Amino acid sequence: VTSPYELRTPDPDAARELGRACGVSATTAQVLLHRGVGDAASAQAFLEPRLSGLTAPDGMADRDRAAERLAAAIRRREKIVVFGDYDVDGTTSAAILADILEALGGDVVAQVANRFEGGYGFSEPALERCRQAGARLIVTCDCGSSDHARIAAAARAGIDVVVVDHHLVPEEPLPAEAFLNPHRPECGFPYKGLASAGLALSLGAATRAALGSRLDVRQWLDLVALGTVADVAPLDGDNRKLVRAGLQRLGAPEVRPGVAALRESARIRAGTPVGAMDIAFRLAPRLNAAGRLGDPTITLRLLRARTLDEARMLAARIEQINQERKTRAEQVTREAMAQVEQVYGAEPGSGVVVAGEGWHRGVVGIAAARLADRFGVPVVCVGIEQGQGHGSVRGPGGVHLYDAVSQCAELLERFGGHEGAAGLSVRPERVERLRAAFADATGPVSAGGGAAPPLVDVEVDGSTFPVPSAADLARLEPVGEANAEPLFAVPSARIEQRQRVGESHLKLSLRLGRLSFSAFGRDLGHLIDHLPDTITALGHLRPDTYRGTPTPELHLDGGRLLQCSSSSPAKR
Ligand SMILES: [Mn+2]
Repeated sequence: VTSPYELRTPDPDAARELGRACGVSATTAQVLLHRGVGDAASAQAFLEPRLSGLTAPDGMADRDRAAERLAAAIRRREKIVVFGDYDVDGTTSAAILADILEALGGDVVAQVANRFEGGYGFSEPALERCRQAGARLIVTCDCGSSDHARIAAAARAGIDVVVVDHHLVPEEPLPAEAFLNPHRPECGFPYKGLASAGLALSLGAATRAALGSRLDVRQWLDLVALGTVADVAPLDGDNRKLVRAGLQRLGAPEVRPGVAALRESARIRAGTPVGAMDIAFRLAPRLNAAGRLGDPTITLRLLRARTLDEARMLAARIEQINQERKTRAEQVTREAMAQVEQVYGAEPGSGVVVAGEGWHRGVVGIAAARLADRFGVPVVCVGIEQGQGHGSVRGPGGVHLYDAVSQCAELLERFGGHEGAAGLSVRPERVERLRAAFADATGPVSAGGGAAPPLVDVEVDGSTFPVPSAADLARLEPVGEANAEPLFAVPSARIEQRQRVGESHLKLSLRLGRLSFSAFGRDLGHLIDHLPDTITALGHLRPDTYRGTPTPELHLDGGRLLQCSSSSPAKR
């Protein structure tokens, strides 16, 4: 019998010793060893990241210049418009700077980009809105790095622009008053992973210092965590320190009204731990929903709400929009899947392009990601509205999507993106030619079946490698980009109880020796009667806070993470 997974070579003696030195289980220590964190001192530093260890900001190009300009605007009572992009990093960075500048006495208006009026970034309509708000100074958050024309136009109109962004920098110099971006070649700040939310906090702190204020800017770390995790920024270095501190604030009993209302919507109890995966799967999709379907101003207002009543009202609106987002995403996904099978068959051999009239452009990215998951090939999903196609490109990994799309450039009106995701505009009559070009650019890829077996960090056996405690799991946080959530295998776990939960989910009570713990399978409810009594379960351990005290629960992420043990026949 071939193993359904590959196991990284364990070192039980070293794991036990490191675990004892750091006060964590051998299982957690084994995960650290796999990450190359081998000695007790570096393990402690990893497990307990501290804000005091943040990189000194001195080398950051234009940070002082930007802070001086903001401080001057506050002293002179100039109208400041803080303008953010419409995604979570954009709205949180705008909320952070708007809040801080206001707390420092500034005359501030906060605005965000709109997908349907000007699109992402600092567009022409966006500049016009800032002018109408009476801006003397504009601070662009999470956008601006490539908006030379609008920034020059603002300057001609006597409006200074400070840019706070982390997107790649074109070579042409930006006509901004100050330009904060760690990717500027002349930026001497050594850590390059900050998202705009982290940059916004840093600029807020510099402005506070320039004004000699004692304002404690740590109170905005919760928003830094939301923006950084939602933006899939690397969770290493300074981001690890910022996000860990931010997660603690997101989970605290006392939080800002917007976070309290958002937690209620996501059914996260006050005072229970919040992890990076909670942001990625429960909080960020809600914060993104309004921007996807309509007006992200609702999200900005939620983040800045002053009272719980106001925040709950906004969160309820977001909940409605999020439901609609789900419904539309499901509909587009269903139609797109049928189209793949019709055009390419059940196992496409290279990248696929699907397009549909009326597919909402706010959800084509979600559908593309699901299709890439399902078929194991890169996917372009195009929504056609008013004779124009807007598409999102997602893949299973292994194909550089921006490069692939670049090879189709002559068929496209616009495109952009990076290795892991891209977007494009295409005329509907060119979709057929795009199919051929995208297949050439991506293929052949072995669909689905070619995927490598999952690489398991630790086989949990209940003795040498016990189930790590919820406290251990919290010390690995934040997990995600650049700090992968460890994958565990539990061989020969006995199913003691099985039940469906919600519409389609599966909940198992598993026993391993004397230990019992629960497992949760999203959308795996259909397996309930098809599992033998003893299974090998694969998944990620996350704290389950349903009963108050957090206990580790195994999350069976998708079908391949739950394997029936073929050597253990079903017996009842
Ligand atoms: Mn960003």
